[in-house]
Amino acid sequence: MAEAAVKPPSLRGRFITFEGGEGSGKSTQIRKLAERLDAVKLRAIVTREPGGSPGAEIIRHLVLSGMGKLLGPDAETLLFAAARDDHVRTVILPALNQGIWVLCDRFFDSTRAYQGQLGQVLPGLVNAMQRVTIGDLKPDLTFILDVPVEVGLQRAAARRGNAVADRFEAEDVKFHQDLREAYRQIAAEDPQRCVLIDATADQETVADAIWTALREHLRTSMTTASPA
Ligand code: T5A
Repeated sequence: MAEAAVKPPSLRGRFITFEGGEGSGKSTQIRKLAERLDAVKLRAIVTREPGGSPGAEIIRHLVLSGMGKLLGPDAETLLFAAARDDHVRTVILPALNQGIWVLCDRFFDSTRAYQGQLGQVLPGLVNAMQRVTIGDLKPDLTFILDVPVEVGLQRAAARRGNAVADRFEAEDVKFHQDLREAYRQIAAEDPQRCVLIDATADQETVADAIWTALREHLRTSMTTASPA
């Protein structure tokens, strides 16, 4: 459980997550956003899930190797949750509470999409794991990178080269189509937090769209924030 209290958003760094299907460009865009924040002198760390802390990286190795799949969907969900718990407690919360921005490559929407919608893990378990691992901590803003399935899989395959596809990249095309729909649904259900980004364009165009959306989010959140 995330023991450290979460400071109110006005007193902590911003928490921004990147979500989307395989090869949608999350890692590329998170690096670009970190560079832009650095250029305007905002301190930010880049991290990822599963992983991001020494304990969680061990679990990452386990789940991406396919070992978690052998245990069944519920147990695999518990592995992602255990990794998230460690990551939130040891990396994300301490940074946010020091006023540092956290840019995270995947977070709980990945569990909702991959394990909840596609793995058919019951909402009760997904919700309970969310409560236990992140408590009141929600991303301030989530970019959901949207690309046609074939584009994402081609990009992932080109980057992978001769290496073997990991646990989820190896799923069939129908899985990835359903995944794209699951993410679009998440974006539609939480429009205050989620921004769906068309990530088919070139990298700089996508980075500009993300930067514009971030500035708009900051402008809106400042005008709607209640006085302390
Ligand atoms: N998972 C994770 C769960 O099931 N439940 C959970 O709770 C969590 C947290 C993690 C896996 O774990 C699952 C989901 C995932 O399957 P991972 O290795 O971290 O796996 O991989 P992914 O998060 O899927 O990320 P990828 O590395 O596959 O893709 P990215 O980060 O979206 O894409 P990126 O930036 O590496 O780009 C891929 C290639 O495309 C190029 C890049 O240069 C790169 O070569 N590219 C572009 N090319 C053309 N135009 C653009 N706009 C481009 N943007 C990037």
